[in-house]
Amino acid sequence: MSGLKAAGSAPAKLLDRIDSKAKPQQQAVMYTSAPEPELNERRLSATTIDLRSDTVTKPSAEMRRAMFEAEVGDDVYGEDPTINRLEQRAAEIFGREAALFVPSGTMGNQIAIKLHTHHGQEVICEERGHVFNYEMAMMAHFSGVVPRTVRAEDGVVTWRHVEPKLRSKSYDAAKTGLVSLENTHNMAGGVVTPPAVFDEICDSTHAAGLPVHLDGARIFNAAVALGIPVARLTAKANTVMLCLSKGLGAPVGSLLVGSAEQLDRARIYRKALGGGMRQAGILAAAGLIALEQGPQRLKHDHVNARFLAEGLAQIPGIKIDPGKVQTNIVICDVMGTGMTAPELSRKLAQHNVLANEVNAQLIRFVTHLDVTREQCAQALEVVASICGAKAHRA
Ligand code: TLP
Repeated sequence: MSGLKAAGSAPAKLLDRIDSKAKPQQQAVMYTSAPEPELNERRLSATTIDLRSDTVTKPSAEMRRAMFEAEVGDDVYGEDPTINRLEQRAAEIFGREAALFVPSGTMGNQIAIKLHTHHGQEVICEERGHVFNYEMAMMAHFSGVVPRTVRAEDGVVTWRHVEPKLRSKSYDAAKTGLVSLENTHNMAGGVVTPPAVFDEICDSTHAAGLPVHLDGARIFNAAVALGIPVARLTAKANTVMLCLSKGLGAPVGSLLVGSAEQLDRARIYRKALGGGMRQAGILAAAGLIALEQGPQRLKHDHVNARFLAEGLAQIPGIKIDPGKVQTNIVICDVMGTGMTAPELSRKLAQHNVLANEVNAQLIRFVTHLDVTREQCAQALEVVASICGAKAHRA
């Protein structure tokens, strides 16, 4: 067992593309955060190559030292000097008035949705977006809103996708409250939205009297790929959520940035969600290092992801266009191997290579600071040998 569990249905169009042989396996699958014991043991092995996510990165020795020495106070009173410094630096880097440290990207996104919407409204987002698919239906639960999805095949949402979905006041349809975008787009394969496309959506959405929230869990990956500062890339969004705990390497934490008024209200919602973490300066200390130093090394993850994609493209039965891999996420179609993605994922785990399926057809590999080029090469050998053995038997 690989610790994988069924998690509801996959987006309809994704399922449509799965061939009929795979139909009995069609349930969308997503990993649990608590792998089963066998996998836990495997994870302890020094030889495991963990490509499940950049969330698995471990804090560096420098981060651990900073955590040990961090000056702390009660953050619910606003008295944790390390958190205050982290929030101030994030606000500066993003060119905003204020920032708020939150335990997770999920909480940051959900606070933003709550800030911008009223119960009974719709949130426009991409069909595979994190806010819709992987945040436990919290937009409905906490904010009382429903998603109105658009499908951007290549993961780049444009104003052409958004405009027809906007709904203004009417007596039979819910009104749009927010446009929520994701850059990079995780489940589209770490795809970067070009700044001009993003700016146009923001300008046009604002002209329609609506706000834009950006799920920038991997916004530094996008900025590095484009070679422009995050402040420029995100300037037109009303709020931005960014994660410290993914490719930037912090053990825990995300930030929400925006105006002073928004972030003042956000503190209330963070507390309501149980995110008032008191002396969490020990986490912010690692977060500061992630924020200042993390972005510089993301380019290595991008080069490794392209290397992985090029290798995967050579393996019979695997479909991927390496030219489309722009950042640290590689999603490929494995149906041609004669295995479903969960089957391949399980076989890989038996050989100490961890990668999660997105659904029956697609598997995701994510590069990060704890995987080297050599490990990517080894992972490719394992994939090739499993697929080769399967092809040989067929
Ligand atoms: N993404 C995780 C899983 O939840 C899918 C991953 O392994 O990629 N926005 C985006 C775009 C994300 O990819 C994630 C995490 C989040 C938000 C949520 O961040 P956390 O895990 O800190 O709540």
